[in-house]
Amino acid sequence: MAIQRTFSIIKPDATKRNLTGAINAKIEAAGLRIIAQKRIRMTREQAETFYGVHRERPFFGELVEFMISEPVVVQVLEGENAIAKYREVMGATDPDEAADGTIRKDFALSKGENSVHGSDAPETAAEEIAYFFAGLDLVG
Ligand code: RTP
Ligand code: MG
Repeated sequence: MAIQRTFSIIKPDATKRNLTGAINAKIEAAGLRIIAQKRIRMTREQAETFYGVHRERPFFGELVEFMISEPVVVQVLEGENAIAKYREVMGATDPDEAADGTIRKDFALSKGENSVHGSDAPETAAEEIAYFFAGLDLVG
């Protein structure tokens, strides 16, 4: 498996509780390198566009309000098999179903306020990275 890049968000429930460092420690312990990172306040438009695939879902409005409620930390992670590896480190969407030691098991509050986002495929990873970072921001 080649070196890949994936896009990560440390979500408002986690930034609010000052968990950025604790989450980054789990990311780095898994062998993923944080090659770009910034703390931003997402605009409503960015949140709606970012989660556009979920526009028709019943939780969409709540999800957008949540994502703009506090600052988030957006990141690009690089490493061997980074997309699947980060999904593993994150754990299942619902923390009650997440494996021991995962970010969501240890930190998530609920299925909605679940501390982190990670891309689900190479195409979405490339799109999501390009949406939040310029090429020159990525220092591999
Ligand atoms: P993400 O996209 O944030 O990495 O999470 P995921 O792939 O594990 O889950 P996905 O199905 O893509 O859902 C995106 C985000 O929407 C919120 N959600 N809330 N209340 C609910 O039933 C519900 N379901 C999903 C979560 O914040 C989830 O991460
Ligand atoms: Mg998803």
